Parts: sequence; C-alpha cells; structure tokens
Amino acid sequence: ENTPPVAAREHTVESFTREFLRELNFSQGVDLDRASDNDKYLALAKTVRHYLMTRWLETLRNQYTDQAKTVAYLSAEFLLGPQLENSMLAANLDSIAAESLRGLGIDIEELRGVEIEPGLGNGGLGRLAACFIDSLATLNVPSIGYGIRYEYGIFRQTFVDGKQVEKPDDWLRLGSPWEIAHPENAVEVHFGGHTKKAHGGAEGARAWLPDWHVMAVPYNYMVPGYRNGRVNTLRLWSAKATRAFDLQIFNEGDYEEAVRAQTFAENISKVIYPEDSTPQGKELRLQQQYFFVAASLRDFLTNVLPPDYPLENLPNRVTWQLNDTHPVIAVPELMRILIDERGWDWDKAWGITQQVFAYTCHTLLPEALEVWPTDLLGKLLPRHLEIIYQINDEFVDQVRAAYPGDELRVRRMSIVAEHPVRAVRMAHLATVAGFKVNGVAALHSKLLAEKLLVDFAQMWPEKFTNVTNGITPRRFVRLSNPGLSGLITEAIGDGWITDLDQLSRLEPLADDAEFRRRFREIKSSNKVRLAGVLAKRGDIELAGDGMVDAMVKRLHEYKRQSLKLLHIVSVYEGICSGRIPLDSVTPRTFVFGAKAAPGYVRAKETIELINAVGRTINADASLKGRLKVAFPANYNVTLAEVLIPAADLSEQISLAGKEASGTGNMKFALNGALTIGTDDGANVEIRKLVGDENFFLFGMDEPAAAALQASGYHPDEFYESDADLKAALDMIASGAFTGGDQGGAVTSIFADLTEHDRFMALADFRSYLDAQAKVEAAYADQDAWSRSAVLNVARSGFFSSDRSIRDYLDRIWKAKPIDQNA
Ligand code: DL6
Repeated sequence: ENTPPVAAREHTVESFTREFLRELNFSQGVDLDRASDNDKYLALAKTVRHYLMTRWLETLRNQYTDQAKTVAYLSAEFLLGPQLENSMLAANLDSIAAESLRGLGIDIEELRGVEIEPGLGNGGLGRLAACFIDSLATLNVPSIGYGIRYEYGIFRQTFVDGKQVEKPDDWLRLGSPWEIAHPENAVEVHFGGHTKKAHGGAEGARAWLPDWHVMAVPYNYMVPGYRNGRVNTLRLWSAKATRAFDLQIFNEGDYEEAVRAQTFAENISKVIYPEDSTPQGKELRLQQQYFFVAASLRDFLTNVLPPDYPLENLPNRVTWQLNDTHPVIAVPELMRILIDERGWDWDKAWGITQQVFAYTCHTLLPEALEVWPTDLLGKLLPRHLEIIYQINDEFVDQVRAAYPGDELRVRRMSIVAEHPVRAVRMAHLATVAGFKVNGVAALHSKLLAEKLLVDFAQMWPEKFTNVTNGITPRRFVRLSNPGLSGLITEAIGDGWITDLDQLSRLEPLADDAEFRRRFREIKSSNKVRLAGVLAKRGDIELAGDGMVDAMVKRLHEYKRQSLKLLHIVSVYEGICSGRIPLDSVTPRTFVFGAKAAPGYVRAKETIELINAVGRTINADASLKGRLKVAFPANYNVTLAEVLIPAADLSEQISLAGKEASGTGNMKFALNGALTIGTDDGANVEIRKLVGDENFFLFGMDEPAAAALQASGYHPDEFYESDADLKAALDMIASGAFTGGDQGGAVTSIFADLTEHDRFMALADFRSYLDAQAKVEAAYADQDAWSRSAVLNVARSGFFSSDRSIRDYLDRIWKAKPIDQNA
C-alpha cells in the first residue's frame, strides 16, 4: 500500500517487540510465559498507543498554535467498535505487529478476540458519529469529539426461552487501554437551585445559585487519521462526586447513607439510555445531556482556546455540531456563559450563539423529537429555562412579524409547547439557534423541510440543507473484509481507502469472468468465517453455503422486522402446505441482529416470535437444511464486521418516509450485497447509483404511503384479500411456532398487524413477496448475481463518510483541513 508509512519508517519489528515486552513486564507486571491473553492484549494495545502518542501530541500542539477553525462534534453516543485493529491499521503497524507477535509465538487473532468493544451507542446515530470522527481525522480536519463515557454501554442482549433478557455491558472490567483519564482537568457541572438578580453585570444577567454539582472527569481517546500523522481527540466525560462520602455518617455506621451522594452523582454517566426513538422523559437523561454539554463547552472555552480569547471571534474558531437534539441544551448554556459570566448583553450573545451551532436531525418520527417538560427543566436547570423563554419570546415575535395574524403557525412553531404539558421542543430550539439544519439523506432532508419542520423551512429556506450519511471504508471494508480489500487493491491500487470514488474503476471488471469468480470465492470464504463465529456464539448453523439474507438494525416497528418475519413464515407455510415445492426454494439463511429497547414491549414480542419461528424452522428435518434462521444475540460492531462481508442480500424494508437514512444499507452495498428495499432513506440514493437492475425495489413510496394513511388504512382488508398473507398470519396465530400457545406475543402481534399495523407491513406484503421471487430468480444465476454485486461495490463510493465530511465542510462548517506533514 503506497501511502507513506509514518510509523513503519520509524519502527521495526525488533523495536516493536522490545516495546511490547516492556509493556508486558512493566505495565502488566508479568513475564511472557505467564501472561494471559488479556495481559498480552493490553500490552499490545498500549504498545500501539505509544506509537500514536507522538503524533497525538504533535496534533494537539499544532491545534493550539494554529488556532484554526475546529469542528466540535457533540454527541451523546459514539459507537466506537473494537479499537485495536483500527489503530494498528491507521498507524501502519498491522504487519509489523503481526510479525513481531508471530516471532513471540503469539496468535494476534486470539488477542483480537479478547477485546471488548466500547458500546457507547444504540445504533446508527452513534455509529455515524464514530465514522465521522474517523473521517475528520483522515481528512486532516481540526476537530474534537465530545461525549459521555458510560460505565455500562448498550446492554448485552441474551435470549432466555427466545425472550430478550438484558445484561449489563461491563466493558471496562478487563481494563481500558485506549483511554487516558485526566482527573486534574475535571470540570464542575451544576444543577438545581434557583436564580436571582445579579449584582452588577450586564442588563438581564442573573445569578444562578445551584444546589448540587458533580465533577466531569475527561477521558481522552486518540482518533488517528489513516496513515496521515494526524491524531485527533475524542473526549468522553465521566461523572465523579465532589465528596466521595460522608466520613461522619460512615463512622456512625450508616454506610449506605454515607455513599448516597456519591452514587447519586456518579449515576449520571453510569448507563446509556437504550432508546433511540422515543424520549423516555427521564430526569437522568436530561442530567446526562447537560452534564456532557456543560463540561464540553467549558473545556473548549478554557482549554482549547487560549486565555483571553475574544469570544466575538468564536464563529471563526468553532462550529459546535449538535448530533440530534441530545446536546441542544448547549444553546442556553452558551447564552448563560456569555451573559451571566462574561457580562455580554443579550443581543450580542444571541448574535454569536446563532453562528456557532449547527443541528443534524436524525429522524422522521415526530414522537422521536425530544421535548422536556418545563417543570423538569426548571427544576434541574432554572437559569436555562429562563433563557429558553426569552429566546422563545423573541422568536415568536419574529414569526408574528413575518406572518401577521397567523396564530396557529405561531403555536406550531413555538419552542415552548403548551399541550399536553408545557414543554420545551428541543428540535425547535436547535432549529432557531442553529445556523444550519441538515437531514441525513436526500429524501430525509426533503421531508424534513416539507413535513417535520415545514414551518421553519418556509421561514428560513436557506438554513436547510442535506448531508447524506456515510461510513468509513477503513473499518467497514479494509478491516472487515480483507479478502475483498485485497482483490480491489490488486485491481486498482489502494487509493480507494481514502478516496472511495476510485471504486468506480472496478466497473469494467464486473464483466470479467475471472474477477467475478474470485469475488464469489471471497464471499464464500467470508461465509465460512461467519459460520465459525455463529457456531461459537450459540450453536447457530447456516444453510450450507446458501444465500445469506441479513436484516440487522435496532428492533423497531417502522423498520418492519415483522414484514421480514411474514415472508419467512409464508415460505415455510408454502412448503408445509405443498404450495411451494421444496426443491424450488433457494437455500438461504435469514440472519437477524436486533436489540429492542427494554421497555418497548412490541419490539420484544417481535424478537420472541422471530426466535420461535427460527426454532421451528431450524428443527424441521424435512427442510434438509435449506432454510435456516440465525438470530445471534447481542448484535454489535464486532459481529457486524463479520456478518456484512458475508451477506448476499441486504434487507432495508422500512415503510417509506420513516427511516431517516440508514447506514447498514451502505455497508452491505459496499461489501457486495444486493439490496431488497423500499424507496426510503438512503436506499433511494443507493438505488439511483447502483442501478435499478442491481437493486430489488418494492413497496409504496412515501407519497403513496402517506395517501393510503390519509385515506384510512385498513390492514384487515389486505389480510382478507391475500390468501398467502392470510395463511402466514393464520399459521402464526394457530400457535404453530409456539407449541400450540396462541396467547402472549402471538395474539398481540397478530392483533396489532391485522387491526392497526401502523407501519403498513400488510399493505407492502404482496409487493415484497414479488420482489423476493425476483431475488430467487436472480440468485439462481450466480454469475449474473456476482456481476450485480461487483457493480454494487463499484458504484457505492459515494457512501464514504469522507464524502459526508467534505459535504459538511463545504455546506456547513467552512473549516479547512490542515495537513500536519505539509
Ligand atoms: O443518521 C444516522 C441514523 C440514521 O441512519 C437512521 O436512519 C436513523 O434512524 C438514526 N436516528 C436515530 C435517532 N432517533 N431516532 N429515531 O437513531 O440515525
């Protein structure tokens, strides 16, 4: 690979081995022959970290001296995935490390297996943030990520009798070599209390007298660019009580009371909310949001900026990108700092505030937009609520001036809602304060401006823009699919790793029979790798080397795992009833990966039903292994990296107009899976790029879905009029998959689908089945299928997160990359 190997030029296998052994001896305190795999993993991780450290310090130094415009990415989630391999790849240490360890008789593969990934995110939104910081570093953009160091990441999913049972994800238990704590830089974050008129200060300034506080301790993570010498920072905050415990109470024997304050404060960064679509309205969640945002703003203003930096220049120095509404409380926090602490007047403070925040919206579900009851907000952050009221007063005046007499519009747009309870609409606050608002795929941005935030887009059309999501090709092709990476590099060189558009050069090779054969060979060996992992994970089998059909994403009704389930049941019912000859069925494994939010009953019932159907099908010897359902528990980044390269078919079947973008869809296409999908989210762009003939489109588009909804949707009419659909639903209702039990999940899902079916799975069923028939026919011609698969790879370069970041730079941030080596 032709990029100048920064680390490799400076380091050799011998020096790496020396360093590794030193870490083992002096950091882990063991000899090689007594070291556990965990010791070796930690020593290896720290060795790699050392190599990156010089570059990190250099980046920090330059950042301080250059004072260049910086992107501060504020996100409650960073779903990082395993760090070791990615760090070695970025530092160009992968071959050196492998050779060094081989020399010591250590299998590096085994050590990879030891790593516990930091699951500090729920799904797409958190993984996007992780891809973005990778791309920011690779593109040499001065940037810093800010988030929360949850002590327990997204829960570990287990299945007991097919039901989801959540276990804590204690990802820190074996040590965490990728972070550096700086307790000496802890920041105090305040909560509660009341406000009063300030003595002196600017007009309108108030004094906030909080009644409790907590320390935010920064943990720094290195974010290395791909072999470019830049190492950016991700700063995650951990909550620490200011007073560990009350010694007097302790001495009096009330141990629980003695540590109460500590537990209370430290709960703030204890767990991530396993919820990405409906706000839980939990006080702790608001505490988390303010906690990390207040610490991050303070950190940026006092540590990243030089002392006495004139904050009038802030817009030239930073954009604080608000990743969804979770960090939006940053807006009144900055106003508070400028007015109450720095003595600015309101207009000046608001003028600057409106130039430094930009907001990314990640949803189309109105119920997913966060609102905070003013009772709660006022109790926790009284000063911020006052500021929000004042922002709103001015804003509604502006609306009234622009649309005289249109009080309905004023009510719709107001930041403060009055019903059902008085509450702050965080998306409105973000839109009012942000200088840009973006959606995450072309269709999403269009619907955002035409529906979800239509009043705002009418008032400020220039504020609205689109940046289609992307994924990092380093992790999701180069690392996760070494076979395909090698084949691509052999064909077109390795420039694609940082310039994914170069994949288009593969296009002619789609017509090269030998290339297609090798592509198929790689897919097959990726399936063997997947089979090995699934066998270890829970005795799960694949249907030989048949089609791998994957649906992996959070469990949510709008994503329609139930539609996938209806398809599987329909095929099974067809075989059982003799309607479908077994020989005609393509051997296939339906792979699911999905966690349900613990409080989301319908999602958990769906998991239970998928597992029940899977158990029945997998145990049916008459199928001769032709159909399998694989539902490994605890789908995470580690598993994604094995599954995606092995997949033939990517299921992206949400109801059109509901999935903001999707990013799994991009990963699958880039790894040569064909998509069966609706015209939703980024599927629209994928289909346009890969071509209709290499994509299986089905279902209503967004206008059709909206029209059906408006005209009154009656799912029972579809149930009654489609014999196959009825047969599949009846089979479920009969208890065929649940040992005759017709209650519980079975009744509940049957009733919901036939009576309500909010996301219109039944309406799209026939079209989905027809598309699946096309899939079967296409898959029968393996050579033609692999041609389409190669074209999917060749035409998906657009979905690099490097491109997304360039779009953000161009459309929103206006920050400039700075090459450290120049
Ligand atoms: O933008 C990243 C990701 C999108 O790809 C998904 O389509 C979208 O559902 C997800 N959004 C969220 C936030 N809340 N909701 N719903 O996770 O963002």
